[in-house]
Amino acid sequence: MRIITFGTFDVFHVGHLRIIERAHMLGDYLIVGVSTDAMTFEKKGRDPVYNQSERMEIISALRYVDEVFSEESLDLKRQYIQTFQAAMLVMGNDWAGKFDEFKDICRVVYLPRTPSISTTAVIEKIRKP
Ligand code: C2G
Repeated sequence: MRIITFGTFDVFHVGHLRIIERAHMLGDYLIVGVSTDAMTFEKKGRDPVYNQSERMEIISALRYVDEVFSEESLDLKRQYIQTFQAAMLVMGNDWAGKFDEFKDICRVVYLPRTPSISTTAVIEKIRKP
């Protein structure tokens, strides 16, 4: 089964790794949409630490990932699911309910987030002496 997931994956950490690993285990071909820098700025109100080509390079190197593309806009999700012929959309449960509208074209699964880690927490930890 073809699985699709999306994310910014900035300052790559174990929470990112675990959702990608769990998404991979649910099927046999994993496609990952990585947010563009412009989309990230729109979504988070700040530029990512790692630019989009660096973030895509990191995701592409993971053994769980079969294909990577750049996600240009939140509004194109239906189109991406169809273009990549994904049978399941996997997202962390911080997005719970947000993508239920796509249940007409694929299965939509929200997995629990890894507790106590986020890009923001990593940045804060490095900042603090
Ligand atoms: N994640 C997780 N555990 C964490 C942190 C993140 O499981 N501790 C998951 C998120 O739930 C998401 C994925 O990792 O499914 C990527 O997270 P982000 O890089 O924060 O991406 P986000 O801004 O949620 O982008 O189209 C949807 C967006 O592009 C998703």
